[in-house]
Amino acid sequence: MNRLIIISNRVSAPMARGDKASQGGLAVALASALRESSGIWFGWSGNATDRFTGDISVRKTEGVTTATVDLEEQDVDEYYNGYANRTLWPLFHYRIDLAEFDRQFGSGYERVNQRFAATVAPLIEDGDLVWVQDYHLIPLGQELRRKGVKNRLGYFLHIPWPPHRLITALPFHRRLVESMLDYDLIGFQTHEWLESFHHYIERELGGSVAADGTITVGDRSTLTGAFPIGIDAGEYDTLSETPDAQVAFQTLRESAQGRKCLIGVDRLDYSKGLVERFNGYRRFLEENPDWLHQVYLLQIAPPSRGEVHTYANIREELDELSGRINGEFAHVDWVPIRYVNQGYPRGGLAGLFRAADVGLVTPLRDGMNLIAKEFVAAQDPADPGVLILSKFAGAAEQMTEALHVNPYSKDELSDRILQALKMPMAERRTRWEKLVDGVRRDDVHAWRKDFLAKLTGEAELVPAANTGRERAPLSTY
Ligand code: GDG
Repeated sequence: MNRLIIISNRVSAPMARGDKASQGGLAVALASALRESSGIWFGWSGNATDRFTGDISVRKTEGVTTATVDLEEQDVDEYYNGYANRTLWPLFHYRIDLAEFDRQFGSGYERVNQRFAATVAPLIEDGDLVWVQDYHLIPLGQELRRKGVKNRLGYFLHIPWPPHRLITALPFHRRLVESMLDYDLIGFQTHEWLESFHHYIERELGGSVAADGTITVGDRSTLTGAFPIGIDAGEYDTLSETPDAQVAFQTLRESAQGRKCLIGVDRLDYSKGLVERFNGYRRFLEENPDWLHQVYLLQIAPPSRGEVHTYANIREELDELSGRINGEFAHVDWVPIRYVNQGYPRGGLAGLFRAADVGLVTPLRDGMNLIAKEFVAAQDPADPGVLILSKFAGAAEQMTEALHVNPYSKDELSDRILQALKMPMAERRTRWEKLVDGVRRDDVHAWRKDFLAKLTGEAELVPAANTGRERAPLSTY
């Protein structure tokens, strides 16, 4: 087995056995691949220093070696808070209105990618497989080639790839995309993002796309494909048995006093559609007065990226909106929205998902969305809840039995909430059984194996139309 080198912005060191429940599925899956191959996970330590030294801190925890490097404060401002989170993140989530185009951000991004390459290159040995993760490190492959790295290089984008016209708004977009041609394999979450990438290659770079996903631009060829990420479904089953899960389940059921619970769990991020969700729920309350007192929305939204002003703005907007809706509808014995700005342990979340009747996963745009899959995995087979899923989440391409919704439409959100609350048990079970089969089959381990098999050339890439994966009809997008 080839040794695996994973490179991502942040590294998630494996936790001691007792703490496993607080670790995400992606970290667990990557850690197990690293353990099996005696690989290394390289990335930023999360610490900022005055001057970049390139000193690597190597640790071995639970059989996994992590190698981290500190970044300069200016790097963190320009590369991480700047280009990654104020330029690429909004633009790739179709929010050109929030994207900031600042020369300093662009040069900071290129500088950090060069620094990452220079620091990690000496750790890469002949035969190693290198797998680069996400939008922070798009040009890293090219920088590694410049350092003489000849290994197989794979890249996976966790967020959407925007339509051709949108990405051309990015200054130097050609430079960014051309840098990707140095990877041997480029993976996207869905066929939709893959198609957008192919359009760019054809229309902007005059390249061609073969049936197996190989793109050719001039004399350079790279394989591309859709690799929908999943959750660690097996681990999720055990999570539901933990004391954290059981306590959370009991607490929610007891405090509900027989009322139906709609649940949303999202990082506090404008792409997750929280303002639109609250407004859709308000429309539901206005249109269905007989449901007042019978239902409530539990929204868990741990703050993220607090250094970026658009995140502070969305937080303020939601504080105000939830207060207004509660002020308008609440009574002494009932509040329509329980809005919680803190994170919960993973087991606790699993218990809350199981106790809820409806999962509201309504991002305006999302690469995949793992909450949708976690909600399904956590349900009681005898009495499963209903998933309402944005048609703009990558997960909608696989999860065709969820109730799909346009998250921008208050009316549709209101209608879907009513439909979910009134759904007969037989329909709930039929939909859930199909959903959970997919979640279990296409889990995070299958995703990792599928990608690495293509990267090593052990598997043929099947033409997108013949993957056998169920796809929603194009008209729903
Ligand atoms: C990016 C893409 C893509 C959330 N709150 C708590 C908590 N979480 C965990 C969830 C889930 C994860 O965080 C969130 O994953 P998402 O997929 O919803 O979203 P992003 O963070 O935006 O991730 C996304 C993903 O990458 C993977 O490729 O699906 O589209 O944007 O696992 O459970 N975990 C804990 N407490 C919380 O309060 N412990």
